[in-house]
Amino acid sequence: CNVGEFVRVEADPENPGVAVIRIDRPKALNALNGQVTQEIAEAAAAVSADPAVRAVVLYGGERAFVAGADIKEMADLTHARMLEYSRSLQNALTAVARIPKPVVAAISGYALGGGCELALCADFRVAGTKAKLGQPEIQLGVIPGAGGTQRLPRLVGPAKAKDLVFSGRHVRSDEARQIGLVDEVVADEEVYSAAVALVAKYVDGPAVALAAAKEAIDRGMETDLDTGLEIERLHFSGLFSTEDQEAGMRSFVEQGPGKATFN
Ligand code: CO8
Repeated sequence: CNVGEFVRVEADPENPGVAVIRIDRPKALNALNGQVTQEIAEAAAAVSADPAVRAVVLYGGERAFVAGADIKEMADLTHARMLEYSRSLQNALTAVARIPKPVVAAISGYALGGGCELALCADFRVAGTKAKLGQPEIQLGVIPGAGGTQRLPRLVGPAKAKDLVFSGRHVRSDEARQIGLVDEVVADEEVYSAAVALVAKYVDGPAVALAAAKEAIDRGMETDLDTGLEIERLHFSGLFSTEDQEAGMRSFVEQGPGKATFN
């Protein structure tokens, strides 16, 4: 499935079930203009809806993951126009965060501003040794506007998020690993393959349970414990109407642990 000029959904040839959302606007280091944003939303909808896709990699190529929202496009927007513009970027990134399957960001090169915010919408982040992450918006006289003030502190805590957002500094991948902003650091040329390997292990898992686990964790992080436990209980009970639950528990009873296979 080919989404548009700057964003494609590709199958990974060696890993059936893994789809790649490939952002490809190299002349602007993959900066998110209106069209790229729209195409990311379409790509997120496509991989979400396709049952053959069991896990997703976000990848921008070797030089840059995404260098941010398109500053040249934004520079002259009015307040009224920005209200709409920022809504469409937030909506596109939320569509990525809600993909009901394991998603990893493969970060080679720059993941700045809206690029870092896009990476925050994945479940996991793998970065190359030379990758640079950060929220440099303060240096443009603004603040992160695509989730950075919300998703970043949820991941790394408020003090580290303020350090990054107040300073706008670029963070190297080893520091990003230390603060929990990335999960794995590998040689730059191995970023893509390491990211694929990280999610490929889930493609044979029970898809409905994986989606339920993701939603319960993500929604639960946004609410109080009681509500979160209720979200968990409803998802848990709901899984008792799935073939995977039946197959998983029958397999345990008949053959012991770890032998179940899922559709
Ligand atoms: N927007 C537009 N164009 C960009 C961007 C960007 N964010 N980043 C790079 N480019 C362009 C450059 O202008 C240049 O174009 P040209 O060749 O036509 O001059 C081309 O990409 C290559 O970039 P450089 O020559 O600058 O490459 P360097 O290797 O010298 O530097 C950097 C790479 C360090 C990444 C540098 O390009 C840079 O600092 N880029 C901007 C990073 C940044 O500030 N990002 C944050 C943007 S603001 C943001 O993301 C807000 C998000 C929330 C918005 C919510 C409402 C929409």
